[in-house]
Amino acid sequence: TSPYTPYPILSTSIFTRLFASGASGDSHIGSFPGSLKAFVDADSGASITRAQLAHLALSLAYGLKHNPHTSRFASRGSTVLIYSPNSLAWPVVLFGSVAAGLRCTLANSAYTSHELAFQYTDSGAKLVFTAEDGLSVVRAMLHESGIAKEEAEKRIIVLGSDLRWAGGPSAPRSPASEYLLKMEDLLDKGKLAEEEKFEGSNAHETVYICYSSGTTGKPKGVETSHQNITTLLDIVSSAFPPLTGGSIMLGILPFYHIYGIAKLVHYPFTQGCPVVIQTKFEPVKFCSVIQRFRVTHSLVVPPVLVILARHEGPSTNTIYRVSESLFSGAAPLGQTLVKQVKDRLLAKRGGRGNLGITQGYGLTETSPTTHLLTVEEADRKMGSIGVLLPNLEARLVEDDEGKIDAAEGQPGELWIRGKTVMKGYLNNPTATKNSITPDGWFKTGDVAIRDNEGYYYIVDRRKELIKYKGFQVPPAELEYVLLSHPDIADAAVIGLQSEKEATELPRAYVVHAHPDKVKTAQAKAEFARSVVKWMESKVARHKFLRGGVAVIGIIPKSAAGKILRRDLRELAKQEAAR
Ligand code: 4UU
Repeated sequence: TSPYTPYPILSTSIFTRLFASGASGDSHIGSFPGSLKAFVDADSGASITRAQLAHLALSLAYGLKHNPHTSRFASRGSTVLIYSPNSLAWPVVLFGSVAAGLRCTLANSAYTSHELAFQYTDSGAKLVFTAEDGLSVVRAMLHESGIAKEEAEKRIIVLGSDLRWAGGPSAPRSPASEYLLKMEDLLDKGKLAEEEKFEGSNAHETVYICYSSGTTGKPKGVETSHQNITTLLDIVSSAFPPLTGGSIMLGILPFYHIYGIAKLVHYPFTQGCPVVIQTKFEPVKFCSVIQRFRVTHSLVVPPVLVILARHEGPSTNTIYRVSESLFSGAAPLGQTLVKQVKDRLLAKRGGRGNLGITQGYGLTETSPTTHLLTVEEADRKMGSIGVLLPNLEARLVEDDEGKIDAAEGQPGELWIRGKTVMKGYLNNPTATKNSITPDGWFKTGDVAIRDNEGYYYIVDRRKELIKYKGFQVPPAELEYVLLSHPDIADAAVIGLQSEKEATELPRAYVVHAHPDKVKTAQAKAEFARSVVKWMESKVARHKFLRGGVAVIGIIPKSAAGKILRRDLRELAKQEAAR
């Protein structure tokens, strides 16, 4: 059990939890003044306050429910898809949909039309919110999903670059279409009637559907409930520094990933902390945004820390003055890297002050954070993910069935139980049954140890999942794509660890359909290169085969036909040693 005092579990909706005016009066949204900034766009400087966000969300909810094109798909429990990089419109769209009682499925903004089509169909989404830049992909996706052109246009709502609705700069209208709606077209049309308001009388309703492959197979929809999130917001505050009194958070991690949704779109809002939105990571810009907006807390992934440790950009020393703490997550964080970043950043500050570099651990399926290392303990427990957050239980299990607990200090698979564990995988009772035991334990697929003070360390990953810079790369998905290549008879994908980039790189082993065509080393290398290139036309950037492709005679498999990934990892080691 967790050493922290548990919180009472709420039965309110996310909308009520975030936007209900607090005891302090009508001018408050939650416990903070409505005039306080909620989100700021780093590029344009445009911003929205807490009160504006509340108003915009309710206004959008009304628009969704009353516009003749959208109202068909805006009854309670319908699903909308959001396909956009971080932007000021993003939280408006999310909370507007939530206020309307809709479920939101959140897609990676780098997805190809094919990847998007899978999520659209699988989640049962009908309406699509897309950034202007994603419009052609969305149109292609709806076409691939078998939706006629005229109907498709009625399902798209564009988040334009015109930010006048947020007091920002105007921009020319996107490519005209007879039917195409913009988000602004749905705003300021009226007020929701009492019976249309979604108060979340059932906190167990699904609200977000992110995709995760879990321990095995292709991506699956993770059903996250209102209560999963409201619980998370409380328990995280036990180990996160208070964000009051002028704290500013940098919103660089993608909002569509559970890490971003929880820790950037929801959590800072509950603390009255503005989030500065930056869409794309560029080292110099990252530092200058931190400087310009006086950012105090930044959430990152390990590869960002690598850049901070090594990048020689002209303004890199600006960060050292203002960011008090850096929080890493979504992938293993090495102690050496933490030391390098600290030494460098503190040296630039002339050794003054302190810089906390710490990390959290979690999964899409646990909404997400289960462990968080406090800034106070960051140095003493470097490398640890911290202690278990309140209201949660954890086990370290030795066998697959969970009959044997690992001995004190010994590694075991981490199992988690508590109110932040997802409802299950959408329309997939088998996968749900395989990942959550009848008594509620969720199997993470990660191997951890726990020291005698209750601090956990992730030491291995037992599941097949690969992570590229914090993004999930499910091997099964890439294998499926590879098998559609006319010259590939069989394929398997594993992750190679790159210390230099602090990430894994997906590497494929393929069997040529006509082995006589790849007899020489040169022919093999040429074919391998062509496969790397071919994949780049098929999948989003984070799934590119950056670890390369090797042509082999046969994919090692168990008697049951399961790919023996351990053998391939061994093979990769031998290749590297050669
Ligand atoms: C070693 O990546 C996430 C969630 C990340 C997150 C959430 C809350 C980080 C900090 C935080 O406070 O979710 P998924 O579903 O994309 O990937 C989950 C997997 C885990 O099973 C584990 O293998 O990502 C890996 N992982 C980590 N591994 C996540 N965090 C860590 C970590 N160390 N700190």
